Parts: sequence; C-alpha cells; structure tokens
Amino acid sequence: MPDYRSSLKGSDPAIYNALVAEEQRQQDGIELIPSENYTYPEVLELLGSIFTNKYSEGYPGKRYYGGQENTDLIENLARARATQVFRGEHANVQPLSGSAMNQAVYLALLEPGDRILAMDLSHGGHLTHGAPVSHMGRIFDFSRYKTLPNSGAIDYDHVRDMALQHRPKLLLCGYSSYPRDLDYEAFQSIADEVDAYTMADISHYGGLVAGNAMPNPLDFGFDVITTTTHKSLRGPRGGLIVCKQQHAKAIDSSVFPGLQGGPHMNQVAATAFTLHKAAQPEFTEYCDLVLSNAQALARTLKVEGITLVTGGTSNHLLVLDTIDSFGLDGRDTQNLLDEVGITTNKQVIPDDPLPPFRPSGVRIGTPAATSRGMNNDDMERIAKWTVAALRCHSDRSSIASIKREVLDFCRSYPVPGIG
Ligand code: DSN
Repeated sequence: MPDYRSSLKGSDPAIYNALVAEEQRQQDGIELIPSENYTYPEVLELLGSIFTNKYSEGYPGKRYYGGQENTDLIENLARARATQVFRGEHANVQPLSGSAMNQAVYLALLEPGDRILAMDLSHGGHLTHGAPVSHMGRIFDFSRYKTLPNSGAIDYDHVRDMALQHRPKLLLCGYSSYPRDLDYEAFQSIADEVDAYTMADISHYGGLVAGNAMPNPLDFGFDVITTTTHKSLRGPRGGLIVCKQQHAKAIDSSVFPGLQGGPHMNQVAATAFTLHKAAQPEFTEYCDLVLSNAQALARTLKVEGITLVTGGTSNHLLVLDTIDSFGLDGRDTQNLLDEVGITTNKQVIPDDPLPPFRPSGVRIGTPAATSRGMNNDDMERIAKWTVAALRCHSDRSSIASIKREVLDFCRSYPVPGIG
C-alpha cells in the first residue's frame, strides 16, 4: 500500500500539520457530541482507497460506465447487508449524507406541496425535517409537532390531533436532540388512520437499532427508515435508506438520477464493511454499553442536581439545561468544557427563550466515548469533571487541574485509527 501520509507531509505541509493536530485533539479530549464517533481503521483505509477513482452512476448491473465488476460487488454486498441488519426489503446505500438521503425519500414518495407532519427542530427534530430555513421546508408543506411543556416528552394524542387536522401524506419521526425512545406502534397507527406513509429518520441511533439495542421502526410496519452511517453505526460519513419493496423503484430513481450523480464508491465500500461489523455479536455489546453509559452519565448528573430535559435518557443522548443548572448559556458551557478537553455542543431546549447561537443548554452523548472503551465508572468521572468545571469556571487553577486530569485519563484510551 502507498504511504499517503508520508507523501502528504512533503507535498502539503499545511494540510499535513492540520491532520496531525486533529489527531492530537481527538486523542487528548473526551468526545461527547452524540452524533460523532470514532470509525474503524478499516473504514479509514477504504475511504482512502482507489475506489475513490471510480465513477459508477446507476446501480449494480445497470451502470452507465464500464469497469464495474468490483464496484457492483461492493454495492451488492452493502445493499444485502443493510437489508439483513435492518430487517428491510430494499436498501439504497448511495446517499452522500443525511440531507440528500431524507430529501430523496420526500421526493420519491410525495409531490411538491404535499404535507408532511414532523417533529419541530426546536423540540428535538432535525433541520432536514422541514425547518423553514431548509429548501425542503419551502418545497413541502410541513406541520410540526412539539413536546409537552412540563415533561419534554412527545404527546402522542397531540400528534394524532395534528394528523387528523392536517391530514399529512407522510408522518415523519426521528430526532437529533430528543433523549427518549419513540412509540413506533403509536406513530404507525396514527398514520394508518389518516392514510399517510411512515418514515423514521433513525440517523442518531441507527447503530443502536442495527445492534438490536433499540426497537426497529420497520418491525412496526414503517414504510421507510433512513440513517446516516457515521453516528452510532461507526461507519463512513454517508446515508442509507431501507424501505418496503413497493417503494424501491421510486427511491432508487429519486437518489439517482433524481438527486445525485456518481456515488462515492469508497464510501459505499466502507459502508459495506461497517454493516458487516454491525452484524457481529460484539457490536450488540458495544450498543448495550452505549446505552448503559448514557444511564451512568444521567445518574451522576442527577445526583449533582443538574437539570436534564425529560428528566433523563432512554437512548444515547442527554440534553442539559445549563441555564437552570449553572446560570451559564449553552455557548459559554460548550466553550468552558472545550477548555478542559470535553467536547459538547450547545443546544436549544424545548420552548427555549434564548436564541440558537446562545441557547439554554448543551447536548451530550456516549457513542464516541464508548468506542474508545470507556465504561460506566468512566462516565461517572466524566460527569463529575463536567460539573466541577462548570461550577468553578472562574477559578483558572481548578480549570487547569481538571484539564490535566482529563488529559491523563485520555492517554489510557487510544482512539481507534490513530497511531
Ligand atoms: N449534525 C447532526 C447532529 O449533530 O445531530 C445531525 O445532522
């Protein structure tokens, strides 16, 4: 194999140095952003492989260009593994990432102007679920359900009332900042009542569904699931769609030629490998640890008196109300935690009185830390460092001492793929 790194050092030292610095940053800190993860060394190898040289418009057996014997093989494997792991009838593994993946589904099943009922972004939904600033928010007619003011949980009676009132053609669930599991049976029964398609964007917890640690919407009769491949699934950046056979043709044509040109075959190869890993018993152990680590974080934070949206978690993520807990907004919290080597992201909380760039909370999660082998005891330590840093934020020597402890701790947990 050619040594790309050593040639990069000579040919573009600025980019090489940034790469080395990023390796150091990832190794020296605790990654708590719930949508991030450390991928497998094999995925890095495949992403940097010569599959990146190939154009493969079309699908296996029906491509526009020649020379597809190896690309057909990897895409067929990726599709077969996706349908097996997610117990679906058809899979498309070409979406370049999450936005294109969701757009492809809307455009496959609906006509512009059709109505979609989805979770409000500020209550834990996602930008691509029709936020007014997104193109899809302008092309389709989105109605948005919110969570309950007191508990922060979804009220399925409210979703049903909205569905009866707005008669959507698509009922969409899934979240990027909702710390609870979903009742897919309730969603499916509401959709049946109004004759809507059902779609679950399980991007955040796709790995946990693949590892059988969380319920699979397809088992409840959903039409489509979408998931990015780089979050809890631990794969390359990308998206995949798994659907009922009746939607296969519409979804495939919507991805290509509807929305995209040539797929990234290096990414498809890495997705195939990731799905092979997701089918192994060790992956289920990993997913169980992701969930129990989230419980351990929540337990310790609650003992410390921290306010958690919905009072806790039943998935891989937690949303902390930092204004209520520390009198610090999410931006200041994120910046302070960066200083001690704990990476989080500022986050709006339901009905947040503050703006998105300076919201009332932060979001944390356990997939990345768990990929480094961190366990329940480690989560307790991380929660205590987090609280200590935020409580003594104006005391520079305490901040420096927490930073040193975090750094020492991180040395015991090498990042997969670095070194
Ligand atoms: N940016 C991702 C997240 O953090 O949830 C979703 O797109």
